[in-house]
Amino acid sequence: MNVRKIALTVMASMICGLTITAGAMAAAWDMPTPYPDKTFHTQNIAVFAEDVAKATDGKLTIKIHSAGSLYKHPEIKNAVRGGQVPLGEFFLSLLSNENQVYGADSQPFLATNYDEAKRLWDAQQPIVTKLLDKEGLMPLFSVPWPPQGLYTKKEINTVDDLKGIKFRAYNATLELFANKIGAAPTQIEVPDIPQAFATGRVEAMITSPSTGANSKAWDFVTHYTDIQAWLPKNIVVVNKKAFRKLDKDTQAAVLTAAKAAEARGWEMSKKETAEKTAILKDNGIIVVTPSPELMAGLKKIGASMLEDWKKQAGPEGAELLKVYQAQ
Ligand code: PCA
Repeated sequence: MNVRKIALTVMASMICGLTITAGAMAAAWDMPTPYPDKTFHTQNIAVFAEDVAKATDGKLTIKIHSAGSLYKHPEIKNAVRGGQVPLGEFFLSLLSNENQVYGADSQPFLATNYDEAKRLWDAQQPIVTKLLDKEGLMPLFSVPWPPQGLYTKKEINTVDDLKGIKFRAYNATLELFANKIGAAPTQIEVPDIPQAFATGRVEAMITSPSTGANSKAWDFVTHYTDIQAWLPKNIVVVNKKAFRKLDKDTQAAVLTAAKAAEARGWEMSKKETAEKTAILKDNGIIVVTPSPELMAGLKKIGASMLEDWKKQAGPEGAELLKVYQAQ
């Protein structure tokens, strides 16, 4: 090989190398979520994915796998942690078995409207960020569900009316609440709600007007009692190693889109509350303002649960409540 040929070969392999590097920098991310496509959270993350693709000229694309189709809900956080997927969405308070701070937004009657939910998130966010950081995770955004109400097959006027009812739960706190009410809880994921009612595994639930309407609750219950018990949140987290592999511009695009998704998600959630409650009504569900007796009974249980939560949540929980209550 003459010198010229060698030089050409070297140049060709360099160009080839460059192309491979540029190619490798385009990433396609899989994103699992437990919730179905028509959920407003899922619609919100679909816009987030579009925003990222647009801002990066397709250098980073995010494919959403909804309704627990890629990973089941309880596995999503660990799938992101282990790097099987770079990011994912799940119900924040599912992590309360790791640290009670994660479960603050599911404590009955601690924060019951959007202003309080926002203040609670402001107090929770720095602690949640620190805890997730230790696991190599970074929160991107968090969005609340509308206030949680009570779905039943009969009128409920007091806590006693709930005794013995088979109750659908979605986390440990709701399971505890159901037990304290005297109901019998079973954990059921959102996509399985209609089937669980149809087969008689459950006969009542506490969830948002969104999940009630999307599950066609009128097929299996008659009453919706608007107890506005808490506003639990979803969170979207990214694996920090995967995030660091992105170039700086792409990282910035993800963070900008995440910020927009959080703001948009909170607005979507607020709009959902009235819209989906109207859909429940239009489909024949009796929407009830709770009796003072029922609210007093439920709040009493909530207050005792908060006392227990404080004991388990330690100094981080105390700090959270201090910041929340000082605002
Ligand atoms: N829907 C989800 C979480 C809270 C809500 O409103 C569910 O029912 O599991």
